[in-house]
Amino acid sequence: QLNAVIFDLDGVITDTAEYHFIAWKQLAEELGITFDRAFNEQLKGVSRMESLERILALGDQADRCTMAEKEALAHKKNEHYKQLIARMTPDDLLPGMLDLLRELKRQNVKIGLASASKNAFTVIERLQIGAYFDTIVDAAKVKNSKPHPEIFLTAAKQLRVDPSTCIGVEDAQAGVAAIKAANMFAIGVGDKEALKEADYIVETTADLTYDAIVRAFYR
Ligand code: B16
Ligand code: MG
Repeated sequence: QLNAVIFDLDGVITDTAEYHFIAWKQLAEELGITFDRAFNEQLKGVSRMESLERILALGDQADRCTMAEKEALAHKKNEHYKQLIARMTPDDLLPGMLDLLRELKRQNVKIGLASASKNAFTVIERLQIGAYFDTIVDAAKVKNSKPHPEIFLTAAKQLRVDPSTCIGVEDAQAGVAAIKAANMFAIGVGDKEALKEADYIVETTADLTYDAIVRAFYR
């Protein structure tokens, strides 16, 4: 029985990856590190600090900074990112997502959010979809990052549903791994090869209809 669908935020509900890219790129340039879109792909679903570590490593500057300096750099990136997401509107929802949220509500399926972003609440508010969510678990509430299942398990617990009755939706490989480790049905959005661990894969969110995911779950 399907009791809940738990969504990742960036790459599933909206494309905040572009704003993360702009904010990281500016910071990287200030540090003299060349940073492109291809590298940004590797940061999807990765926490803020871990992303910074990877960018510093890219520029061979991993050992140059003290912990306090790293905190300051991460803070600076986040201030820029916050300015960018302040301009988001409901138009930034990915194709099909509003219809899916509506239909899940109509069918009494619970809805959760499991995002590695500490800005998840703000983004949900800007998209004006807060009312659809029965629970929101963000990075501030969990100790372990994806692929650890903690964030998805916490969402299921707060929804009072058994993980085996949940669908998790993710665009990142580490996210799909987290869903599987939580013993949930995993839906991947994006590349078939990268997300091959998922139980069901769609190319884009436009294919994420209520009928399609229910059919896949009960198959
Ligand atoms: P913040 P998700 C992730 O969101 C992003 O994909 C990743 O690029 C970002 O670094 C991470 O959140 C942390 O975000 O700096 O706002 O705390 O895909 O888990 O929804
Ligand atoms: Mg994501």
